[in-house]
Amino acid sequence: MRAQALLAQQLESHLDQALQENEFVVYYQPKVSMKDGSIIGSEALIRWNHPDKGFLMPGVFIPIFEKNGMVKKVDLWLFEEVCKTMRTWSEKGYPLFPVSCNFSRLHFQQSDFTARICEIADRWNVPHHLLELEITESVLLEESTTIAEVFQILKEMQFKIAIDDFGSGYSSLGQLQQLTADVLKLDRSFVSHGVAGMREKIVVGNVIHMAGELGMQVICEGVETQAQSITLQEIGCKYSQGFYFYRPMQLENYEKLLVADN
Ligand code: G
Ligand code: MN
Repeated sequence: MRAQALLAQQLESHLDQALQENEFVVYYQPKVSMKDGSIIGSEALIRWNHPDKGFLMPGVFIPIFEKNGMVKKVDLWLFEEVCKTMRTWSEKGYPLFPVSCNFSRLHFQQSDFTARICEIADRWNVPHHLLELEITESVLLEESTTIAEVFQILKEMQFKIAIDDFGSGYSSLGQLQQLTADVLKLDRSFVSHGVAGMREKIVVGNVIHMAGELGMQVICEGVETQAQSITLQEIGCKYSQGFYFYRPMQLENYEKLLVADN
């Protein structure tokens, strides 16, 4: 516990400098249409090239920054990096596919959140419909009118909203009635267990179907094998994000794919 507290303190005190000196790196993991493997977009994922601690995965530092609210700075940094990058894609004439970014639920307590997102996107001249905000399913549990209002404002601004890690344990489809999202990302664990037996297939298949009826695009996360990909397609899922197709990759590699694929 002491080691964890020490790490937290070291990372926190170094964060501002790290942001200024661009120690963070954005990786892109393609999302694909399972039928032919073609790219439909990507998720931007953060990594930290820490001068003393090496290459850190978000699982190491995001939970620490969630505790003290600093995660909001990190999320906004990543969002702006993505906007800058999309600007260069449009200048270079690359095909423009949507990119999603993760946002902590803590942003929903900030009254200027939607205005800031809008300001950043507009500063880099990125069409809002190409930007997708991923928010974990646990927001569905909060009895908050604020979240519904923020979703509504984002929707009016034409941003896309994805419910991330759906099925990881907290919410049920019933809760989706209240919040309208554009995309439902089925959690990795749900995907791996869900294709095991007949009963699991019925449950996952119905979730996919219902989400579709509610007007959401369903993306299965964590597809790692061809067998999973085939089964998921059989039960009605069209899109996925997972190691079987692509791992998260550096920008230059994602750009090569964008150009090659089209
Ligand atoms: O919570 P969220 O869905 O945003 O997390 C995305 C994380 O999932 C990334 O860190 C990414 O590396 C990881 N990931 C993506 N695809 C797979 C996969 O097929 N298997 C596993 N185990 N992890 C994956
Ligand atoms: Mn995500």
